[in-house]
Amino acid sequence: MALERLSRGIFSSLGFLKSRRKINEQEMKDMIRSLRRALQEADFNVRQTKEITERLETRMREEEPRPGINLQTHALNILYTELVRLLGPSREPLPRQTTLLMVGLYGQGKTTTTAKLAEWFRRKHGVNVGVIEADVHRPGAYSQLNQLLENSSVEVYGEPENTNAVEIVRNGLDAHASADLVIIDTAGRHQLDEELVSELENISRLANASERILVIDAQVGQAAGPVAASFHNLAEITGIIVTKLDGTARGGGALSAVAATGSPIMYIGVGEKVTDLERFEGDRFISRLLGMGDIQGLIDLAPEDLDEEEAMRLTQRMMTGRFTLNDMYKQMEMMSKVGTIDKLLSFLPSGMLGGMGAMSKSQKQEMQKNLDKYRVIMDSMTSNEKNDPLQLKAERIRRVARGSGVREKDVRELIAQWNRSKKMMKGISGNRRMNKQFKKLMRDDSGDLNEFTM
Ligand SMILES: Nc1nc2c(ncn2[C@@H]2O[C@H](COP(=O)(O)OP(=O)(O)OP(=O)(O)O)[C@@H](O)[C@H]2O)c(=O)[nH]1
Ligand SMILES: [Mg+2]
Repeated sequence: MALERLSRGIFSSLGFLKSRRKINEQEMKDMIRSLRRALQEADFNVRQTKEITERLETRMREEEPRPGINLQTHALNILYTELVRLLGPSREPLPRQTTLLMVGLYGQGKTTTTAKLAEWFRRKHGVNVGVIEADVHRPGAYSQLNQLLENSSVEVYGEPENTNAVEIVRNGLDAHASADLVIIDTAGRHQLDEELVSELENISRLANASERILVIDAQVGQAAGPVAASFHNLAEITGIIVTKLDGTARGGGALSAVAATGSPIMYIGVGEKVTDLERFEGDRFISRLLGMGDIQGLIDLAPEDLDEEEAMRLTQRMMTGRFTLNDMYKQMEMMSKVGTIDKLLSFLPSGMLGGMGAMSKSQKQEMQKNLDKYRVIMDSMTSNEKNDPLQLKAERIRRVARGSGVREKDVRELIAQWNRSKKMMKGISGNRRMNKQFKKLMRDDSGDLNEFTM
C-alpha cells in the first residue's frame, strides 16, 4: 500500500535531523530529494510534491526551531501544517434546494454513500430528502439503495425495468419536486468509457445539480488524480467524498483528487453502515496520513513557556494510571497554554482521551467552557482534596461551590469528569500500542524513528 510507505519515507528522509540544530547545503539537498521521492511514491502529484518540498526548504531556511526542539520535529511540524494547508478548508453542501449528483468509478461506494448522505441530511438537518437510483447498469442497484434506506423515511425513486437513466432522473426529479434535497446515484465503470461519459453528461445537463460529488475509494492511490481529473472535465466536480477510510488505506491519493478538481473533501466513509459517515477534518486526516508521533506532536506544539519536563512527567503519570485532580488541573493549564483544544486534539490519536479527537466543534467549545469553570472550582480546593477528590463530601462540596461561585452540581461534575479521565488513563496505559509508542518517546534520542508510527 503506497500510503503506508509515506510515513516511513518521511521519517527516513528526516531521520538524520534528530538531535540536530543545523544542517549544511548538501544535507538539505539530499533531504529534499529523498522527501520528494517519498511523497511521489505516496500518490502526491508532481505539482504538490514540488510545492511542499519547496515550502519546507524555504521555511527551514527562514524559521529557527524553537528552543529545545530538534530540527526533525521542526521539519515535521512544517510538513504537517503545509499538508493541512494543501487540503484547504472543508465544507458541506447546503441542506435546502440542493441536488447532489454522485459520480465515480465502479465499486467506489456511490450507492452506499448516497444512502449515507440522505440519512445524514435527514438526521442532522431535519430536511426532506429524496434519492433517485439512476444506475441502470448494475443489476439490483435499486433494491440495494432501498435496502440501505429501509429503516429511513427517505424516499427512494427508481424504475428497475427502465434502461434509460436520463428518463429515470427526469421522472425522479418530478416525483421529488417537494423535497429539500435530492441525491442522484449514478452508474460506475472500471474506466470512464464513452457510453458512461455521454450518459453522465446527459444526466448532468438535465439535473443541473448544484453539487457534483466524486466518490473515491481510499485505496485507489496514484489513480485518484487522473480519475478525478476526467470526472472533473465531464461534470465539474464540486466536492469529494473519500470512502473506506475504516480500512487500512490512509487515503493520501485523495489529496491528488483535491488538487485535480480544486474541490474540498466534504465527508469520509468509515464503514458499510448507513450511519458510517463523518465530516472531513483536514488536520486529523493529515495526522493519520503521516501516522506520526501524536504524543510527540502534542508536546512539541506547545510554545516555549511550556515546561517540557512537566509535560513529560504528566504524560508519564497519565500512562501509569496515577492521575490526581492536580494532574488534571496541570493538564488543563497545559492545554490552555498550547492554545485551543482543537489544536491539541488534532495531535491525539482518536483512541486517546476516550476519542475526544472525534468530538464535534460544539462539543469542543463546550469543553473549553468547562475548563474555565473547573479551574475556578479547583482554586477553592485544598491540595489534599485535589490529590484525592473522592474525599470531598457533601458539606465540603457545598462550601467549595460557594467559594468559587458555582453550583454544587458543577463541583460534582468536575469530580465525575476526573473520575472518567482517570479511568480513561487506565485504559490507555493498558493499551499496548499506546504504551509502546510512549516508551519509545521516553527513550528520546536513541529511539529508532522508523518505528515511531502508530
Ligand atoms: N468498509 C467500508 N465499506 C464501504 C464503504 N463505502 C462503501 N463500502 C462498501 O463497498 C462496496 C461497494 O459499495 P457501493 O456503494 O455498492 O459502490 P458503488 O460505487 O455504488 O458501486 P457500483 O454501483 O457497482 O459502481 C459495498 O460492499 C459497500 O458496503 C466504507 O466507507 N467503508
Ligand atoms: Mg452503485
